[in-house]
Amino acid sequence: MSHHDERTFVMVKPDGVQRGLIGDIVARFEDRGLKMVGGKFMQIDEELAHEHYGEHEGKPFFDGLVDFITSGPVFAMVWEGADATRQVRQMMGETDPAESAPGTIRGDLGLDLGQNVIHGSDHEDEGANEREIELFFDEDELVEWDQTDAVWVYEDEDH
Ligand code: DAT
Ligand code: MG
Repeated sequence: MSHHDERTFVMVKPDGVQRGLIGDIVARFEDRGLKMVGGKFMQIDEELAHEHYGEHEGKPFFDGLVDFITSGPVFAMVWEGADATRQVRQMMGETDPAESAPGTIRGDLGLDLGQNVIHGSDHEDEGANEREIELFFDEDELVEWDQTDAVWVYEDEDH
């Protein structure tokens, strides 16, 4: 099972929550065959926002980004599957929804760079997925479970 167990951090941002898009976004990952192993509806405080977006501190959009991400509840998730981090990023589209292909989450659901509906760990930033999972979830909030239809997702799973 080892190559199917990559975990990645994903979050529906406050705009996505307000617009009622949690279900749509969760359904896309379920349909793809990924497995949810953690989910938390929560409010991000200033401190967590600074930690989460630490790499952007000092950039001109940083204060607006912190204001936005703390402006209402988010739905934080951990999804597991083969190549999960990169696959989720592909499903998200580009950072700017206006540059994102139709069929992607941002390309289908957003128009504005500052309110781009979803966060996913950067697959080009080694270890970002594990760091972000740890930042948002305690170990006992992640659930190990058998996804019975995984045998129909992965060819090398035993039927
Ligand atoms: P991503 O969310 O695709 O990983 P990122 O990590 O570069 O993108 O930036 C984090 C968020 O900051 C992004 O989702 C939206 C916002 N952002 C990035 N670049 C921006 C810019 N030039 N102007 C305004 N907001 C920006
Ligand atoms: Mg990023």
